[in-house]
Amino acid sequence: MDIPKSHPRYKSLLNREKIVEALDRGILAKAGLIAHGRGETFDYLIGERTTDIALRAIKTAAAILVLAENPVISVNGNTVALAREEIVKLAEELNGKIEVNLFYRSEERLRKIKEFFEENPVIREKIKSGRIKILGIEDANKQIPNLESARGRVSQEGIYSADVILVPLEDGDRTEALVKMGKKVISIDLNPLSRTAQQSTVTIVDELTRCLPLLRKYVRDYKNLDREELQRIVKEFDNKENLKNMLNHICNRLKNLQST
Ligand code: PTJ
Repeated sequence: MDIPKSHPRYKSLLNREKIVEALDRGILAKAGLIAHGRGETFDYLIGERTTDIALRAIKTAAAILVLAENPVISVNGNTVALAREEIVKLAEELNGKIEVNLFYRSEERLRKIKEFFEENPVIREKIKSGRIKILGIEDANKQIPNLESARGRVSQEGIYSADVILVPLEDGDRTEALVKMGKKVISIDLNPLSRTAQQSTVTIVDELTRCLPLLRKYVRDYKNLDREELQRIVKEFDNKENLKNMLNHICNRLKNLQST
């Protein structure tokens, strides 16, 4: 579909197109359509912008990622559909590790997601040169303890040995299991009430494609800060407070809209 750039909902329509295309190509789980719609609803309530509250979470996440010894970016069908290039750029600022981890896991979807990364010539070159690693496809031979879903199958080099995991939009049970393993989990989820949001070390309540460039910018900037300064940023952040602030933001926004 040819969406005119002048359309007031251009970005949102473009993302919808990407999601639908990914479904047609067998990259997206059918339930990924529902997940996307739920995300859009929360984004309406939030005001379709990165709030100052989310920005603080983004900065904290960036500090944690720079301090990490072995960070991994976990991706599912929706994330790849919406943000393939941006995920690769962020991984390059870190140690290059991306792991495909699916709830609706099938060999066919894994293969199609791998092909989707590789069909971009720039990304293919980065994979070939070893600057980017796409894990979790042939090497998912470890099991996250106490997690029965297909998400429990992970790579030793990736999620299993990682100290910090970035999980853009997912369903809740894995986050809890990863935190129990002593890992730090940074999630990106427009729903501040979701189990993932509630269980994470840091929850960025913002739209994925809007916040990833910001996260990358702060990762780059924070590489110039010393460890004490980064640790201070992390220490001053409280995720419970963060989520409470987001709910207050939504309540106040609705009250203001209702009274105008
Ligand atoms: O690809 P798979 O097989 O791993 O399956 C992936 C989905 C997304 C289908 C699966 O993890 C799932 O069912 O997730 P949920 O429980 O629907 O949770 C997805 C969360 O992401 C919801 O809380 C949405 O509000 C949120 N969300 C959706 N789109 C975005 C988003 N958050 C940020 N940015 C978005 N674009």
